[in-house]
Amino acid sequence: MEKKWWQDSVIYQIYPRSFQDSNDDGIGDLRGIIKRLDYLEKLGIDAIWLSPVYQSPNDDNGYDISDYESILPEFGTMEDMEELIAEGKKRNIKFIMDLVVNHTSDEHPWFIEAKKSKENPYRDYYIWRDPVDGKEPNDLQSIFSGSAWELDETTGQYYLHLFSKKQPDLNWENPAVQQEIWKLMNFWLKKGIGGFRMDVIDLVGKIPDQKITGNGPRLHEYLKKMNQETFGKYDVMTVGETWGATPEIAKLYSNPDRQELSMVFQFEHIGLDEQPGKSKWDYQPLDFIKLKRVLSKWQTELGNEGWNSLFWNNHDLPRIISRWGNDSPEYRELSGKMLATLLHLMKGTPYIYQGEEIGMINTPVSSIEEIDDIESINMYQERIKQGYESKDILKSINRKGRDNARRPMQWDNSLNGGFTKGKPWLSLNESYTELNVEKALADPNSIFYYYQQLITLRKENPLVVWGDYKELLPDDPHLFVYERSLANEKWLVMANFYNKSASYHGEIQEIDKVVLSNYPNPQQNLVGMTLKPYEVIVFKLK
Ligand code: TEU
Ligand code: CA
Repeated sequence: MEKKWWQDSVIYQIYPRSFQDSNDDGIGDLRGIIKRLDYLEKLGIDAIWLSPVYQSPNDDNGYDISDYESILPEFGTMEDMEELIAEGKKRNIKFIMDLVVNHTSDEHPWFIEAKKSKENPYRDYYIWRDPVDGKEPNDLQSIFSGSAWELDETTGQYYLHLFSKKQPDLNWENPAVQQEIWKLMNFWLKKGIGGFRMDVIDLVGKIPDQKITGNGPRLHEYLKKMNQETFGKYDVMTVGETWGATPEIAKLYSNPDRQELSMVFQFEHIGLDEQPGKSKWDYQPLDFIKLKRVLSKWQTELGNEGWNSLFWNNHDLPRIISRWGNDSPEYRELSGKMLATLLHLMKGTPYIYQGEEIGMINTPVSSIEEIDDIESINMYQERIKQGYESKDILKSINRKGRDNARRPMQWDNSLNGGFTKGKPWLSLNESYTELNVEKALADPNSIFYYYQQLITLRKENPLVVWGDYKELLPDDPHLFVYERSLANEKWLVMANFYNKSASYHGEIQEIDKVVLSNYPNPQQNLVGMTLKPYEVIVFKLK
């Protein structure tokens, strides 16, 4: 396999609305990002995945695009975007643009035309069906609650929206739609971007009449075509968001021989604290043994026929320290470092979501009025109708709601954490006086410098990028233990996932040295080894 730049890279995700406001209107913006590039350079990342910054009515915070070739004025101008790319280049930081082409906004000119009449030339850009028995064509559900079909009064037909009704699905079977998409992708590629993150790309081959949404029959045909018509000619990376991917499916996307994508985000570990067959809102405690099994399976099954992306967080997920670590002041940093180590020493391309590198945590609310996210609000309304108690729904939202990740970045302990001097579009987590970038940068033991070390380890040790992975003690209920090896070198990663000491009962191997640890002076002999709460140690073995 020919080596690519993105294989030893670390990517940082920015949710621009919440990163840094530069003009005090309460909304993060492109000039705010430019100001913070030195900070990201210091962290050591190679590329930024930028959540959508395009023209949008913001029904789903930019994931509903009304013009792919212009910038939302709240975020800045195209000149600002070009300057951002150029400033990134000076620091060897590339930009991965979010490509949201499963759907557009209902305010996109294509949709405005399409709904004018059945004969409109843009009609077939979207998915229209006649009513059946005066009702929806079938019972397909929107991921944001309710029917996936919305009646258009003017023409008497329904259109498909797998997300909100302001996000009509594009009809990929129409070659004209494909041409439009290749065109907008080439527009961005010409600006010198580093690649694309492809929003819900596994849905674009849908056959709604058969209720097939993910992994439709023509999906890979479309992606091959896209590769040929657009990014295939550039040295860029592409990552597909694929909720339903198994390792076999991931190889279809990311096997270099097939010339589709660089890698995909797989979400198999993300559902392990949900009741089976239910939704993300229906909680059950994490099955730790399964978590180890799933992550280890992904480490070993792709082989040379695909590439992994590694992530705990993104803008849709709760903060990992609150979720699977411990967000008490005592254990916040220790558990954050433990989780970071497990992920960053695996094989694949790691992603850091803004604020993860300083250990940001969830923000519980006590009323639905405090919530901005459309997914949470729609679910709340649906469950109220179904008879759920408000306090129980809020419990689910506090655990899994997307606003947890979307609270503004905590830069310092000044008003609004240095994010804005105006009124922030979404209020901050009150921890910002204690938990912030300024404080992290002043403390050599902070989680920030720990992430910096993890990135450096990847840069300096081919074993981290290319080494084989082997899980040890798969049935241990507290410890996550694995080995990485390359040529004659072998590393052992040992982590205690819980808040009680746990002893090691595995094979005794000889230790050469400690590569990294989250407590000072870790034990250096596997005989009688006991790991403290959330302790993680990386050993180089003899
Ligand atoms: O997410 C896809 C998606 O399915 C999520 O909405 C998911 O169901 C849920 O939020 C998991 O917590 C992508 C984007 O990442 C998300 O922000 C968008 O809302 C969505 O697509 C529609 O574009
Ligand atoms: Ca602003």
